[in-house]
Amino acid sequence: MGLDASRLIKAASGFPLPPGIHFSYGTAGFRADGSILDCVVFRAGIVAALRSLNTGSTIGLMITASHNPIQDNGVKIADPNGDMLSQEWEPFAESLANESNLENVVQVVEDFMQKNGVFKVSASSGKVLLARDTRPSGGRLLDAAKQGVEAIAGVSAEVIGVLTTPQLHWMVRATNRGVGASEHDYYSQISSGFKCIVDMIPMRKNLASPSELVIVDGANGVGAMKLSGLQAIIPNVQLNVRNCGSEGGILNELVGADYVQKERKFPQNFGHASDLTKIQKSEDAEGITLRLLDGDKILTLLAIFIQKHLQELRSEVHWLSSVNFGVVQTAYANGASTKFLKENLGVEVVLTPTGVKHLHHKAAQYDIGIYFEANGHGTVLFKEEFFAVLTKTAPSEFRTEAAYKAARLLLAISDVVNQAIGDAFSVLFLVESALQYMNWTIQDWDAIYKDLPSRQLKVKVQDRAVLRTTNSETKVTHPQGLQSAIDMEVAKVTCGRAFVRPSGTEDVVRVYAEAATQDEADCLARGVAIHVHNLAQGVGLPP
Ligand code: 16G
Repeated sequence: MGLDASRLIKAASGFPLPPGIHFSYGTAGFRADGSILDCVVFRAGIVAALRSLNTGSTIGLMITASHNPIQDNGVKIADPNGDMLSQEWEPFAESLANESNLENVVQVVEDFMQKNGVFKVSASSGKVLLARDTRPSGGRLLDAAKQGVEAIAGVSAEVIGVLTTPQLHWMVRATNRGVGASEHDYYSQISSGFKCIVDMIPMRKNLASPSELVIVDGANGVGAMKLSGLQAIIPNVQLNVRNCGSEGGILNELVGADYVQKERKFPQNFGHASDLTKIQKSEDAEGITLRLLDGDKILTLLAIFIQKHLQELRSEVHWLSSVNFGVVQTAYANGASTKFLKENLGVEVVLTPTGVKHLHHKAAQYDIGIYFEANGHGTVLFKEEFFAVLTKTAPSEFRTEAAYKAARLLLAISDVVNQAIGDAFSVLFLVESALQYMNWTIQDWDAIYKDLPSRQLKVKVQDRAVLRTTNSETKVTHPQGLQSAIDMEVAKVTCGRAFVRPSGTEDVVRVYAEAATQDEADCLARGVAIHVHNLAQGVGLPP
């Protein structure tokens, strides 16, 4: 079957490319002001449809700009396993998105199809699941994406509506695995895995004791709305969701994980002394300070939790002795976390460039791989073969009760976790179950290691593409002279480390610095930012 060129041109003519803008497929898909994205989203629909034909599987397309401001929007594509679109397809997505001539749009598509053998797949096998977050431009853009999908003959578009991004990724994975893939199935899986872990807690405290209270920042977005689906069916946890968007709060404005992590401030409606009394820690009721337990701390907690059970299995079940376990971080990981993981836990730690797609790919190479970015994106992956062995092994084949229990626990963890992609809901309940299981307080968790002071800055430059990096973004190769300038700044402080990289979601260069004291980290970040400004054509005044 060939491409129906006239159908494609007719549909594409309804979505002209805005002049003078280059859209790049950044860290996580296309992102820009929602008002200029119709054409890009329509064309991303075409890409998703072709990907579906090419893989013979269901594909996902999500309209979201995650932590960006409310006026922004974006589009990303989920592959058959629920992970991000294969990086090999990104250049095609980008050239299609920027093609200004309609005839050439057909040409770009035809050339790509020919090269990738999309034609070989049966014409009616394509399906794309589409969803969006709560942004005002979402409905219009979802419709543009649907039309893009339907511009390719043989592919159907199923609009699911409003979902969190991880929910859509989960559904794509579940659909392709042939298991229950509804929103209800998603909630049930997390809840039953959580319940299973909680039921195995050694020497459980009084069963009738009140649940743990967890206060959640909904960031005035889709998460707040969807969390209610879990609230009703999760045992042992009482959720108090704030910033639900219902009281005039604006998405990601002074709220949300990115705001808290980058600004080191409480989100709106948090940080009141009354919260401390609610969680029975009334000691320092007035001077409430922010303690951030970020992605690195989550990673470390989960690594401790999982390693404990894995060791039990490895030592008792000989055919599991070679199971490998590794963790993946980025250069943003606080040096203290990496040191703890390597030296105290003895775990293999690998660094990748920023962006879930890089970390996920690496973590998938282990039997159990955990990846987290400091900003909180992350999850745990269980290799299919390892998972199958755990599922199929009869209880009698485990030499000890402890080993059998460890296997059941790992299986329960694999239920709570979203193996398609990092998911705040599943991570929340995974962390909660680990803390309850190990009988740890948040303070115990925080005390695993002490973060090295760090500072992040942004530098506006004329073209962030002039910055090129290597070694998982730890070194910069262009512009020339920048790396030696950074090295010089690092040498001025104690335990210094610094790197720069072009953002994939914003038009800026990001600077990260850490050192033995906060003053030194601040100083180092500033010093490096000035070099970036000078050597990479900074815009406006130096930082
Ligand atoms: C996106 C990425 C995240 C990355 C961040 C970096 C996904 C799902 N999300 O949010 O992994 O850390 O971008 O942003 O891939 P930056 O390139 O602007 O620093």
